[in-house]
Amino acid sequence: MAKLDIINVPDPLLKTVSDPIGQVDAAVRQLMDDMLETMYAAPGIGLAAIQVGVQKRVIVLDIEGDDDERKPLFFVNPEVTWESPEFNVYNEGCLSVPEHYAEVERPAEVKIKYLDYDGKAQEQRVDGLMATCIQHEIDHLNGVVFLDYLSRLKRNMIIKKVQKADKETIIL
Ligand code: GNR
Ligand code: NI
Repeated sequence: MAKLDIINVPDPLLKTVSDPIGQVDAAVRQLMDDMLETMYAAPGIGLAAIQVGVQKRVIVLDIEGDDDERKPLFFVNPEVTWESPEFNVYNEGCLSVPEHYAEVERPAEVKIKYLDYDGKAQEQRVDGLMATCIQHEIDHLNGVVFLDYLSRLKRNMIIKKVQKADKETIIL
């Protein structure tokens, strides 16, 4: 396993649409293992491949956030097939937007279709934090970050702050 580097806004890669996986082979599983290690180290509860610079439709998730009881979840080519008419507001963060949070409204429940770690097709209905997180991650695969739901003023302010903080840490 290897820990990978996470890219931050305004890296143009974060605005690109990721490519579907043809088949879940050893290389894809290696990527998922490395992404999981990177996510746990950050620490975060989800990670999309594009956040480590890989333009592929792969997501890892562990919303339990418990160090001794890990429940990793893997999603390849995930698609939302149904959204509930009810919405939820969650104070979201993103590993590519370190130390900034904002309330985002999303469907409270979704049905998702995806391939699992073994390449097996799965369909699942999720709610709560899991629904918020999986939608946040699928957004990444489509070049969208949670800042895109905010006003242009707020978004630009946060991007400038992240950029400034990153410039300062390169010197240290
Ligand atoms: O670690 C993360 N926490 C989080 C909190 C609320 C809503 C979404 C998330 S996902 C984020 C990790 C990340 O940036 N995934 O893309
Ligand atoms: Ni994110």
